[in-house]
Amino acid sequence: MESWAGHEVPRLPGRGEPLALYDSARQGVHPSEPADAASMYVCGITPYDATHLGHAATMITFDLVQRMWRDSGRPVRYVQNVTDIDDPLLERAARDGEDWVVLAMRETALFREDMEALRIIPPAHYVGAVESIPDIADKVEVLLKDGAAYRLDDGTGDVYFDISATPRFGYESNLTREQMLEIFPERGGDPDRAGKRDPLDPLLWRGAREGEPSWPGGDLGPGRPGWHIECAVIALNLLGDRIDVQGGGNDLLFPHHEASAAHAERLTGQAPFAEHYVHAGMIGLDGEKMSKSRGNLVFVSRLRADKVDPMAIRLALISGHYRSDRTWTDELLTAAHERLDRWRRAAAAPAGPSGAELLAEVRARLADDLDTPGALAAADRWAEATLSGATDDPEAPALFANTMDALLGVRL
Ligand code: 5CA
Ligand code: ZN
Repeated sequence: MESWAGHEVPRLPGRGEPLALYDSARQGVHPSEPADAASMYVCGITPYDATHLGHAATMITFDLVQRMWRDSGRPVRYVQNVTDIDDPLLERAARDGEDWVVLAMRETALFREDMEALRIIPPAHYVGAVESIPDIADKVEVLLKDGAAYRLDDGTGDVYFDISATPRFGYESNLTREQMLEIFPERGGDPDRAGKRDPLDPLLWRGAREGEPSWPGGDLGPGRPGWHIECAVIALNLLGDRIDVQGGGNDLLFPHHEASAAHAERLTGQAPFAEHYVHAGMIGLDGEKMSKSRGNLVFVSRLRADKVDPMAIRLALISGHYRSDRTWTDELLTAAHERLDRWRRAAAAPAGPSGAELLAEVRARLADDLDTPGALAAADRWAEATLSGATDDPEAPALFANTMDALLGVRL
């Protein structure tokens, strides 16, 4: 599937510090120091509605990871998926009397436009579930032959993963079984399905149903893939057996990333699948998580149509720490516009306080688990001193602008 267009990222003097990130599995901040190229897989959209600010915040978070790795001299291999076949997509298309393929194509195209406007560096591979179906079916067959999966004997052709096939199930989310059982049905799981060995076993392959799209699955029979195996297979195929970062919003902590890791680890015999499982907080509106099912959405495309500067959207979203669940407000956007205006005036000044010190401070803040509030505070202090007439360094305004562009993705 086509990705979106990238842009020039300015090169900064010297080298950035190694990045440390919070890993949900180890429940702590640990250095991410890939030996060679860094690899990252981020869970992308299910394209049944337009990109909202929650999606944008998550994509910006992983864009910052990529920027920090690049700044510390590491090439980055970045893959993102599009869940372009799944129940929510089919349900929305049916509700609106629309062809599900047309719906998915339209919303994916809009997402690409939004990503470009927000200056998100594109993934090298932007991959749909549909185009990956032959690979996914192959891997489900491997799991079946290996005894890690089983077919229900109710004639549906549905295949499930046996979570007892991986001794580590639960290590990624650190949830108790009771917690898992509570969350599982809220996030697409079917604990009460008759014939499953364990209520938490996730679906790998859904046999063809009347009125639903299906694809040939070889020995599996016609059907379509489950959700978690989609991400496991796309990541394994394009990034190898072990990746540096598995990313997404914290709504994917369980079961999605737990199950994806379990599938990948059983397929490769290697654990952990990801060095870091990184989860961005949920963006909410009026005290509730922004989600398609709740309908409390602010769309990036709506703001763009209202001529809101995408750089202000970016600044508003990173004014809070990526891991905290936070609320979107109009005041947040107003403050971001004011900050952008101050920074732009400061970047146009003839001189300012030391640019090298500013760069070092921003690098240090971001290297510490993407402390964007700290980085923004450092930039604010520099801009304020500049606007108050500091004249130490004539190179500083240009370096300030390049720093904000390269590390925060905010073009002044
Ligand atoms: N296609 C799957 C992932 S494989 C999916 O979760 N799609 S999604 O459209 O629901 O979300 C796309 C990405 O945005 C995921 O990483 C998800 O965790 C994240 N996300 C969804 N809602 C929010 C929100 N309110 N705030 C922050 N991130 C969110
Ligand atoms: Zn995913």
